[in-house]
Amino acid sequence: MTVLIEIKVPDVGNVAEIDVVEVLIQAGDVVALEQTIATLETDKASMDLPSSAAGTVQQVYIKPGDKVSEGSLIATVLVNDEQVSTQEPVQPAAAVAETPAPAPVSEKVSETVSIPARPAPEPKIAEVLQESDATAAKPHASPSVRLFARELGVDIAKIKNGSGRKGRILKDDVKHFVKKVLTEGIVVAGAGIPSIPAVDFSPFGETEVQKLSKIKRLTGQNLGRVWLNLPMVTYHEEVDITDMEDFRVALNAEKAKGELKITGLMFIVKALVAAMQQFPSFNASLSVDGESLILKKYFNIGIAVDTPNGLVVPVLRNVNNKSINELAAELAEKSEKARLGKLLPGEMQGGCMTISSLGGIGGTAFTPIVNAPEVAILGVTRAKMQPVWNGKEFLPRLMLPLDLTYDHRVIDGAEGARFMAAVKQNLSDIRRLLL
Ligand code: CAO
Repeated sequence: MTVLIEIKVPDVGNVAEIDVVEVLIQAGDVVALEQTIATLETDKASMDLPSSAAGTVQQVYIKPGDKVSEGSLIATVLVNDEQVSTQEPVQPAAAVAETPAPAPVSEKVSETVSIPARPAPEPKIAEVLQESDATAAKPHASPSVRLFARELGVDIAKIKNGSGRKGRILKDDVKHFVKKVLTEGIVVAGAGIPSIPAVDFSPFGETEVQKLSKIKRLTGQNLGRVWLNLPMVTYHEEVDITDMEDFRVALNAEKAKGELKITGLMFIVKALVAAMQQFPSFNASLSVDGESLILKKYFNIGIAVDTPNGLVVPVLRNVNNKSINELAAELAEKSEKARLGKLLPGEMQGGCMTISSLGGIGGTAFTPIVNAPEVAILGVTRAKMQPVWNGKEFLPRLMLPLDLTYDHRVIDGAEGARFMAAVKQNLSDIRRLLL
């Protein structure tokens, strides 16, 4: 014989309205005594409701978002007759007719008894009260979800934007976070690095949530990793490219209509590689243990390309063996492929140094982030005509701003300045590129 036991909301201390946050059982589930069956929340605390009966759930009467109060029916559980005596506190039977029609059951129900769900153990409630009162910025999650996170070694504070009501973190959010860490290797801020607290923007106006593209998310993770790992310095320089520009304009004028034009970037690529040949530590990577330098004997340059989906960096290979026309054609082809999202992974690998050129857009200076494991990156902004003093008079000269960011573990300040002096020399007198 079986007994139908009604599990009701226990006394939680004179609270008129209690929110149902999560329901963890459904009809047909077998529940154990003390197993959490739902999470409830008042304006002060969140609590897990342990089952006061062991048996098979016959029907569940609440769903997330409902409001309940002391005595509200949570679920009915079919319990073996002999077990009932061990499942206190048992209260007088409620009228079966008052309960909604139960789901069909195969076993014969001899009677229905009503039991308030056990209140969550005091320490758990106290713990949550403490958290909600003391630090409003702490993540919102029930004790069972916190326990689940702790068991998996997840710091719940790292989970942003829970999918529950009012951003509450649910068990699924913890699972999703673990999956993300395992599959994407996301950067979890290390010891001592506080995360940026979540802000509710709704009091300030309307907002819209837009998912980041995969490229943006991966770039962001990589940049975050570099920012945390590399001590970076950015050095700024200005180069007189008046003669180079005259030559470039003359070259382009010779080209037939529709023929690919040469931009200044190709000369910068060549000038950079010539300086890397002179300064091998710029064509290197630091070993993982940080104890040696891996010097490269090839000269591949990555070019940051702006695409509708985010930043990608195709690599121009063996730049030292290619002409400016060949490099221009290669970059045109690769940047077009990048914008169409058709670059193959291999076309973005093997770079020795990267150039990030914003010159077509504008700017006077910026601080690009090294594309590790490379040790330096060259930033380019817009060239402009400036009066330059030659000792006797001011002359109008086309000046190009360059920014070199380097990993200070590998490159000293003086070395960085000498390297830029070499790039400057190569660009202001491009005949040097023949040497
Ligand atoms: N000063 C003045 N004019 C410049 C210039 C500079 N430093 N650099 C380019 N220009 C001019 C070009 O000569 C060209 O002029 P015309 O239209 O008269 O021919 C125009 O600006 C557009 O050049 P471009 O950008 O198409 O070509 P590019 O070879 O200079 O650059 C590429 C190619 C792929 C680097 C560029 O298109 C691009 O995507 N840049 C953005 C890179 C980026 O987002 N970096 C940021 C990384 S950090 O977030």
